[in-house]
Amino acid sequence: MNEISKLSGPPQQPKRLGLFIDGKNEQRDELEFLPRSSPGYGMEVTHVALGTAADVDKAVAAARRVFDRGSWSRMPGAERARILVKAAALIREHAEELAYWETLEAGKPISQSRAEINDGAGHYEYCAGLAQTLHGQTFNTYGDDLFGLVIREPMGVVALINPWNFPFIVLSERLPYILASGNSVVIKPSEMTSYTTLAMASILQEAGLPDGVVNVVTGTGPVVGQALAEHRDVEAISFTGSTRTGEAVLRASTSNFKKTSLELGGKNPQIVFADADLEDAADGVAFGLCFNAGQCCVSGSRLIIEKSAQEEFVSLLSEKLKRVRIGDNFDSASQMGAIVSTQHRDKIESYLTLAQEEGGHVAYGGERLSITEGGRFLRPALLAGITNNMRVAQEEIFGPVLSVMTFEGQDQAVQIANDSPYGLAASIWTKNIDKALGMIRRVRGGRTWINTTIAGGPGQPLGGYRQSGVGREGGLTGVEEYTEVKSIHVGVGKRNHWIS
Ligand code: TXE
Repeated sequence: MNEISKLSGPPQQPKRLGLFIDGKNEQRDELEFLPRSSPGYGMEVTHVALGTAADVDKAVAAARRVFDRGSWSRMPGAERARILVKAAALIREHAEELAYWETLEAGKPISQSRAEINDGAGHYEYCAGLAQTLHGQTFNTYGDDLFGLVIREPMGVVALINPWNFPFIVLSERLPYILASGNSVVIKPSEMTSYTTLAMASILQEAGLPDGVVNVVTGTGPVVGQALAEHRDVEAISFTGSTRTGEAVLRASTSNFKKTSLELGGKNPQIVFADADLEDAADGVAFGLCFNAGQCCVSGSRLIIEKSAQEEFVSLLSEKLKRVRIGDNFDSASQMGAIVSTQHRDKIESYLTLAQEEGGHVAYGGERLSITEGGRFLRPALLAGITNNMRVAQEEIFGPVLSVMTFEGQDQAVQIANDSPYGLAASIWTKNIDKALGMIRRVRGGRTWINTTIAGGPGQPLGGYRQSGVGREGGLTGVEEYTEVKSIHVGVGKRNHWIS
């Protein structure tokens, strides 16, 4: 973490990234490397080491050793907190460098990367508090001769498998929570976006985290991810990614009945009533669609608009979309960046064709934009003539594509919103508080908003209903998720003998 060059454009040479195991950066000769080309510029920016199942074994063994030694797992919470606070300060100190590489590998506009790095630091500060306040229960209600305590303990070795869409913030919404109670971790970032995870491991080491507590094994899902999910010496696993891969991880994790936390896909409704502030709602819906170029698990990808306001709202929304600044990722005025890979862009475009085959049409946008040489940019798209039974309304597209549908009455809005295999997020727009609260109670989603979208802080848990996942990350729940609960029963005084 000592190199900050001219952080204004892509690097001259791709950077070679090794594994991080037991506090050491491994660059051994026989490692193979996978090139990563930048979504915003097309050129290779990093070469990522392809870890093996043997590397996973080595990392898990290191994590286990330090856990058993107790240098982190039994460290007083206040000392753990100091290290987490120091890590947050170092994140802020290296923010520009982290944001630079996040933008290069993930294709985000630099302003968004900066905000994510800053928010990431906030999670470490928040978890420093939780490391000191995590507590249990006592039972003083059993009479004079029995007393009860419930304590929380770290679980042991946790595996963390992360996606490419928010490499640093998804890491920050999990890693400090896993660390706060004293666990050790082996992380597998997405093979497309490994830089900031490796940088974070170095930052934590510099902050004073004992070697072996955080290990990073980069590489592919079927090799490294699968080995972690199957590993019999890993107690818990956190996976964020597609529902299909989540299912594979869940199956593999039964090797030793790991505790699993899965954050998976979404097809999230934006329900807009005619009595909303329609200008605010149009801005919010545009933001929810275009943020991270729609490659966001909580992206608002289904607009469910009250019929009487449809015409006015779609016109307001189209006007907003025309003004979204899609641009060079290193232009600090850019609001929307590039699509993560050519393969993913093809997948998004295939849904535009599918919408037409299903009887809908593209009412706005969807075309490729030539912004930088080699960059993969798409204009956000509105799909009209859509009904909720179509595949474009049911499947996660994971791009800036909005399926527009109408409703009449609250019951129909709820029915359409909940008619989905997913249940990750939902937003309601109305100025009527009874309607807002009534609706939010009825929609099935783990992360919901009233008159805003994709906003929040570290205190509130994240996760989904149905096929959107299992368990919750973040907040106090996010720390508790990675603890074992132990009941302790204490006999007080002379025992009343069973055999006299
Ligand atoms: O995800 P994968 P992909 C959705 C989105 C996107 C689709 C595919 O719809 O279009 O998933 O993206 C690792 N065992 N989301 O293919 O495969 C993989 O290396 C263990 C939603 O990139 O789920 C990466 O580190 N791990 C989402 C991670 O899993 C395996 C975020 C996620 O990759 C593995 C990203 C295996 N067998 C995509 N195979 C969200 N919820 O935010 C792969 N991996």
